[in-house]
Amino acid sequence: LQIFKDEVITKYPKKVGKKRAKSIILSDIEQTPEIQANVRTIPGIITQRGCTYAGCKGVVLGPTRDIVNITHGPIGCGFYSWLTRRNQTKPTTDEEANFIPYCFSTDMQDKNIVFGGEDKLKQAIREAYELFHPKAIAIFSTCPVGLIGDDVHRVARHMMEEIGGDINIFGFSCEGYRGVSQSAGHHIANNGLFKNLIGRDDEVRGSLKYRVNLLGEYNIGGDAFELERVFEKCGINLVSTFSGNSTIESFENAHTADLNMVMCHRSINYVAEMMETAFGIPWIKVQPIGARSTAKMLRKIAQYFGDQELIDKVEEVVAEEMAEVEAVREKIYSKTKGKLSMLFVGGSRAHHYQDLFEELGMTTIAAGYEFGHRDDYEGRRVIPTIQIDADSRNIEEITVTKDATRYNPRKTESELQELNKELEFTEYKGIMDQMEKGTLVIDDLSHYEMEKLIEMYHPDVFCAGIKEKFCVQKMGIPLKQLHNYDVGGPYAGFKGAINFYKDIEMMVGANIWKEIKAPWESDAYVEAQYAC
Ligand code: CFM
Ligand code: HCA
Repeated sequence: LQIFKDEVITKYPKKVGKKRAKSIILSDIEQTPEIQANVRTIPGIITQRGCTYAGCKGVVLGPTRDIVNITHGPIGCGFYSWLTRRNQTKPTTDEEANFIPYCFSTDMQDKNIVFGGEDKLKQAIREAYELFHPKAIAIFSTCPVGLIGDDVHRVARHMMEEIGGDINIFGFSCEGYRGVSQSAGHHIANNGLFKNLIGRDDEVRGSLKYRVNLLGEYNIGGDAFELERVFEKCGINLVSTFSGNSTIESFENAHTADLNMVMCHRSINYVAEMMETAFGIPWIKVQPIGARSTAKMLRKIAQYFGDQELIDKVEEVVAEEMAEVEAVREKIYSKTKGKLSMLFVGGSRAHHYQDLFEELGMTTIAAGYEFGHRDDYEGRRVIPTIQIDADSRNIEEITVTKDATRYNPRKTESELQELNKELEFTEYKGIMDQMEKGTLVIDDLSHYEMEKLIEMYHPDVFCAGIKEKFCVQKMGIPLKQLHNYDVGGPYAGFKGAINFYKDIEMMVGANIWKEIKAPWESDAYVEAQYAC
């Protein structure tokens, strides 16, 4: 795999090659090498990345069903983030609000760019309120909003006064260009959640026992539904999920839980940290992608609460669910064993899905994030050594202190210390901890590097997103979208693992890919006709 690195680097202009070399790393578990991450993409390179607005609106706030999320900007921004992520939701009654199927946008025109768009935004809020009477309205800034200086926060305050009553209106300065990727948008969204929603409702609903939050789960392809099923079966009380299948009430109530579980570290670690400081809720990293990892998560929860009743129930559920999973896995294993996978996705799935491939006996020979930070690669222990650059400084840091009335340590210091040996509070070891020595870890993979990887190593499956999908398939390699799961899912939890095994078996076992020849491979001239 070193040959890949050398070949790619020498092809680039010298300066570019030097910079890319710092983001293309050969894994070595024993002495985790440093990787360059969360820096600007080099202009001219085709990146997989998206923008800050996408991370804030599309990713973190988008899945909450009863907030009217208004995109202040040109229609394309709202349209692009309109359900393409396949984030699902299920209101508990027919009367409950559900705005997920709608796409709210101010549809900014040239006129608004020249003369300002605040009036149009106010009008959009009025209209949304009159039509839907939502409990909350959120405003998301796109690039032109920042460039012309519209103040979405002032508009939010103004409209709260105008409408009056209980309505909560808040804005996000998540202009697309504000950070180097979606990642800045996550941070901005987390700050907004904390300032505007978390901790506003002290009523303790449901059972007092085993109260947890799941952070960084977005119900893509129904993942949250499967996890909710598993928690319910175990008698674990899921107070809130950030933000798959979520509601405003669940966010406002989240501080009544006793444990935070972080699934996608990249997008939500800020909320976990802030809630620990303000309310005294400890957090652990969990990984419910993969059947064995799901069982591990459940056992961790049981150990945290330390109640024999829960410990026994979890063992019973794991035994029952794993029997079903293993029966399917055993049938499939001989067809997937020894196959090669490559994963280049977002900021956490390139890591999480390696567990599912391991369960299938497959090896991940190259993986990386679009926008992970060094801690997502090397582990959180490197956080103090990460240099803060101008792009990171551009994102608001909010100061959080102990909440005067709600701070309540869930465990004593010595209890935490004892549990820490197994549970590893506030810890994430990153993707490099899992990857075999000598495999490739690449940050912000370029299109050229992707083509080279395929040409040189012919993986049996390549995992990425829609921009890569058809290019890769034209090269004769099946591509699994690990963002929206194509049309599949859920893939989380036990039933999700079964779905994944079956989908991957189909993909790596299909001979069709070897038969595919692009038309230009046999004839360089391709005739085409316009159909009128
Ligand atoms: Fe977290 Fe996500 Fe991901 Fe992400 Fe995303 Fe996503 Fe993703 Mo697409 S929050 S980092 S910004 S797990 S939308 S649900 S699939 S890139 S790997
Ligand atoms: C986003 C959303 C995305 C895009 C996926 C893709 C998603 O980053 O704006 O490129 O296919 O999961 O839908 O990550």
